Amino acid sequence: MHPLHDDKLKKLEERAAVIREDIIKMLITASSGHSAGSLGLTDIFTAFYFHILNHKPKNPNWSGRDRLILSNGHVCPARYAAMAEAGYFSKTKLATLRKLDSPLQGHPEPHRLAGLETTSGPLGEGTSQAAGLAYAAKIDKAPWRVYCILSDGELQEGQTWEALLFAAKYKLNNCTFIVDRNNIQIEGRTEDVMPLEPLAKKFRAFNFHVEECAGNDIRDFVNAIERAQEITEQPTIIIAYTIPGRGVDFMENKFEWHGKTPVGLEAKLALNELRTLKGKIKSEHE
Ligand SMILES: Cc1ncc(C[n+]2csc(CCOP(=O)(O)OP(=O)(O)O)c2C)c(N)n1
Ligand SMILES: [Mg+2]
Repeated sequence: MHPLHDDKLKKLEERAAVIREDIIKMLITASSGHSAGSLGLTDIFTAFYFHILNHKPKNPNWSGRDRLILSNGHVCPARYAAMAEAGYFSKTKLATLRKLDSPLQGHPEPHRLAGLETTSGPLGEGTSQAAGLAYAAKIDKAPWRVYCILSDGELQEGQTWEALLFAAKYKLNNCTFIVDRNNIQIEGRTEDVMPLEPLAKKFRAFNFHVEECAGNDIRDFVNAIERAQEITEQPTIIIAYTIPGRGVDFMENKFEWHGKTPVGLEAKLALNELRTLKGKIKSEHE
């Protein structure tokens, strides 16, 4: 990975603002989907598609690509919007989100869209898939890396912890796990539904190297990824503290926005706010 210079960082922040607007436009058009998690993960997807991943958008099945596994598949609008911005497919397709026969299903389906690695939606499976892939890559001495985004809600699935045991046993240093620590899930705050803290200690007890970062700060996230790549004796898990609904004031930190989209006045307000944010970021950079 190249160093992240200030000029590049500014470009990434501008892209993230464009992607946020695209996400909300898609969700409004589809009139269903997951707003909070998608907006919360926008900066991380931007960092992946425009700085971290070794990939070829015009040749999505290139065998040397890094594999980005998205376990919490319901936030795929953020991934789709970032992929379109990166040139995987035309932006006009974004308007087909969740439509019958669209490549952009409500949960990712790789046989419909090249560039996705796995089908996801049933929570808890992606961590196992990523660990298996990384184990196979190690046996093959493959040069590419595996990255796995999972959610804090998925830490209530036993399967996630089984996969972490496996990853630690085989010292999968070619795999970096990223937890979207946004403190919300479908029906409330994680700490009310099923407390997860002290999370870093739990991961350390599972023989993981743990990094923590602000998941809506691209520089902080990229730095955490860089540190993770220097760890050779253990797999790394990054706890990325994100703000669900980031960018739309009335959505931020509200679990009620887990799985709904804005309609009517709310839709107008959300779009206005994201457009203003986009303009502000651009003018600050000039
Ligand atoms: C195995 C499984 N159980 C339940 C669901 C329904 N479900 C979808 S998202 C979700 C909440 C998960 O929490 P999190 O991913 O942290 O949500 P977010 O932060 O995006 O609001 C639930 C229970 C599912 N998709 N899969
Ligand atoms: Mg969550």
